[in-house]
Amino acid sequence: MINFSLEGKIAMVTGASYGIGFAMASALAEAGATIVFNDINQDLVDKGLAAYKEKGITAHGYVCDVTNEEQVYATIAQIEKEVGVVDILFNNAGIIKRIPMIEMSAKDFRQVIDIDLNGPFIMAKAVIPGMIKKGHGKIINICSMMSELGRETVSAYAAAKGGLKMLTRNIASEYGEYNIQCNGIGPGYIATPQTAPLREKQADGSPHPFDSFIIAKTPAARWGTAEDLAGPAVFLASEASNFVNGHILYVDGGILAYIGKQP
Ligand code: NAP
Ligand code: GCO
Repeated sequence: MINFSLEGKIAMVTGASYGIGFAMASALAEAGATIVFNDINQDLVDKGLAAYKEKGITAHGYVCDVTNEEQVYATIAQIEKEVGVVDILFNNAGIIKRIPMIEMSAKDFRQVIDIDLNGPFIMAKAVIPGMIKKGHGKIINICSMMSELGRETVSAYAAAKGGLKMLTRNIASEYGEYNIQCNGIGPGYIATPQTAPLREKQADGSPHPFDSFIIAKTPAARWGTAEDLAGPAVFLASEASNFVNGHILYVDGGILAYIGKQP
């Protein structure tokens, strides 16, 4: 019998008070996992705990900035004491800054790289020793269309997400022998707070040009929803994917396969 169950597993999802992280964590809980999540302040953690409770999920929330190595190690130690050793890690926390590259400060560039690439490195480094001791582990990094494609104003984000694709492949290479699988999920354009500015209606009530652009570039002719990522998340977190390693699973409605609808 194919095992999609996550019963008895502890899944940590970073930045999961809302958005894609929250939807994936909810799906993992539905499959039986115990949910642990972090966010960068107590207000967000409390917001997340209330949202999980509303769905009947008893989650464990921690304030932790994924870029702060000391905070991450202390939080993982606290989780191991209070909940247990992490079996599944979703590196979901991330930001984007949309600024033309030559106008972007090095500080802004570094902040995106720090959260979107250094953060997943630090989180993975902190949980892998426990996974090795347990004899199994799953690490899923949330990549992007920008792991494969560029576009104007997202140079830092694309550099980070391209690097995250290769970090995924390297963790898969280095720790596969310990029965740890590291894969990525590459969402297409998903309707969350992060992409809200790209979907805002124009003053005259017409669609945002970028909204129309994405519809034309997506065979599914729609934006994705965070819930579209639920099934792929459970698959990559479960034993059903134990021989999938170093793979980026694009959940994009077909964007990467499509030249785009003729205007
Ligand atoms: P979102 O709505 O902006 O949520 C991101 C979450 O990460 C927020 O809770 C955020 O907290 C948290 N976070 C930010 N910096 C953090 C840090 N240093 N430490 C811990 N948590 C931190 O984004 P989303 O749309 O759900 O995206 C989630 C992931 O999917 C991101 O990695 C994003 O790059 C990726 N992605 C999104 C799309 C899309 O179309 N939406 C597509 C492909 C990939 P704050 O609210 O305080 O910032
Ligand atoms: C953008 C969007 C994208 C999405 C996502 C696509 O400004 O182009 O924010 O980057 O967030 O990463 O996969």
